[in-house]
Amino acid sequence: MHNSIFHIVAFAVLLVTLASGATSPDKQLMNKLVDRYQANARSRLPKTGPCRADNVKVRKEWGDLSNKTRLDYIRAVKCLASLPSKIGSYKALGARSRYDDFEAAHIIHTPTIHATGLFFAWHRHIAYLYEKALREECGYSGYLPYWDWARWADVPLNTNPLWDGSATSMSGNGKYIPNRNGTVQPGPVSGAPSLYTAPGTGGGYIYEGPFVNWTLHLGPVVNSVVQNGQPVTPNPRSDGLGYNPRRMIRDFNASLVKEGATYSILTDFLLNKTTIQDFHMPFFSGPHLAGHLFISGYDNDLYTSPQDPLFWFHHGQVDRMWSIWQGLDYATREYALDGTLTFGNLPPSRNVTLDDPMSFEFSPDVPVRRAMSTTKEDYCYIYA
Ligand SMILES: *[C@@H]1O[C@H](CO)[C@@H](O)[C@H](O)[C@H]1NC(C)=O
Ligand SMILES: *[C@@H]1O[C@H](CO)[C@@H](O)[C@H](O)[C@H]1NC(C)=O
Ligand SMILES: *[C@@H]1O[C@H](CO)[C@@H](O)[C@H](O)[C@H]1NC(C)=O
Ligand SMILES: *[C@@H]1O[C@H](CO)[C@@H](O)[C@H](O)[C@H]1NC(C)=O
Ligand SMILES: *[C@@H]1O[C@H](CO)[C@@H](O)[C@H](O)[C@H]1NC(C)=O
Ligand SMILES: *[C@@H]1O[C@H](CO)[C@@H](O)[C@H](O)[C@H]1NC(C)=O
Ligand SMILES: [Cu+2]
Repeated sequence: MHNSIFHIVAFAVLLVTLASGATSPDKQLMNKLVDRYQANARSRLPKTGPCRADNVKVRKEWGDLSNKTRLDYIRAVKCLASLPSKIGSYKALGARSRYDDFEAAHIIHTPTIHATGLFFAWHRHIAYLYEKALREECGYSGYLPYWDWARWADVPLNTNPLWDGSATSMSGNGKYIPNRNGTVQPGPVSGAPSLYTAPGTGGGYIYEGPFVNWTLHLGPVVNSVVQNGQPVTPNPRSDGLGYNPRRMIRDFNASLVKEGATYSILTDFLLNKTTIQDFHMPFFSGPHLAGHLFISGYDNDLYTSPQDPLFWFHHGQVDRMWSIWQGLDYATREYALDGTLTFGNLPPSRNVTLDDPMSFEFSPDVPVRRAMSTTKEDYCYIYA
């Protein structure tokens, strides 16, 4: 009797603890690392100059933004999609909007900015340009929000306010289409492995929330045919830069993040991968790839992934993980580079250097060095 009451009480305590989101040891460790990174980042900011401790911008998780900021962000993304393209039709014939410019630059440079020494730096700079465009061209008053993969890995999909389908979300999953097969993306260069993605829990067009009428213009580049799936019209050009208006498909698959981007995996990257050679490629093909394929393996390829506004949340988190990793030991990690000029070093090429230029097509080239620190030169931000 005594014993069983004790068990019932213990069980109830356990349930309450779980329900209140008690912090797991892995999450506690992550919180500690984030605190250490922030302290390191702030303590070295100068007292004078353009970027100081009293004006450094803080990029936050979507779940920690107010509804007011979320609505302002959603409005600004739609605004970017309503402004005319600047990239020039000789570079991207199918680009119609300022939003398309970012995707076009990504499509054009895909083989040289993935699995190369430019990966982290190029994506940091284009995310900065995107944040700047939202603020300066569309009046957004906040900063780039990110998606903390692990924070939402173990809760039901529809509890993440980023894609719960409500008016304050980035719209939800695609409509579920059963009995499809998966997709196979050939590698972007000869000799690179192809990538299989199993069908997820959507597969059709998104159908709720503010982006239901979001129109894609470019791509696909990789044209997967999916048995019984939503047909996707091929792009009129083989480079995917022709005009191909269509609606947006999502195919969420929570297992990918649950298996590939948990706090346990991420803290291991931050603490145990102490050189950029240990960190870069496993991170690229691990947590980074998992987040992309979570969104969709279908009509969302290596080239065209920025067409879905969720891309910027995912790459915000990629940049955040790199920033935290750098911030845990600036002396050895801040300017560390790994990788050559060619995808997976195919064909073999030389190592990328800090002086190599990166191209953005609609915005001036910048050297890699320029994108290594988030608080120097034009940048002035840290991550919450
Ligand atoms: C934010 O908006 C969502 C619907 O989009 C609503 O469910 C939620 O209650 C709102 N939160 C606050 C704090 O008002
Ligand atoms: C999700 O991804 C996993 C791992 O690739 C795969 O086994 C599974 O079939 C996919 N789909 C669903 C609905 O879980
Ligand atoms: C999407 O477009 C349809 C048809 O024009 C319209 O009725 C609907 O209100 C639009 N939805 C949103 C969220 O803009
Ligand atoms: C999926 O379906 C397409 C079209 O029928 C086919 O070409 C492809 O081989 C199938 N893939 C798998 C893995 O079954
Ligand atoms: C680091 O690696 C060691 C040895 O493999 C492992 O025991 C430890 O859990 C790892 N640390 C983290 C934070 O994952
Ligand atoms: C290129 O970088 C790799 C590690 O990232 C290093 O092992 C190699 O020595 C470098 N090659 C040259 C020529 O510097
Ligand atoms: Cu990319």
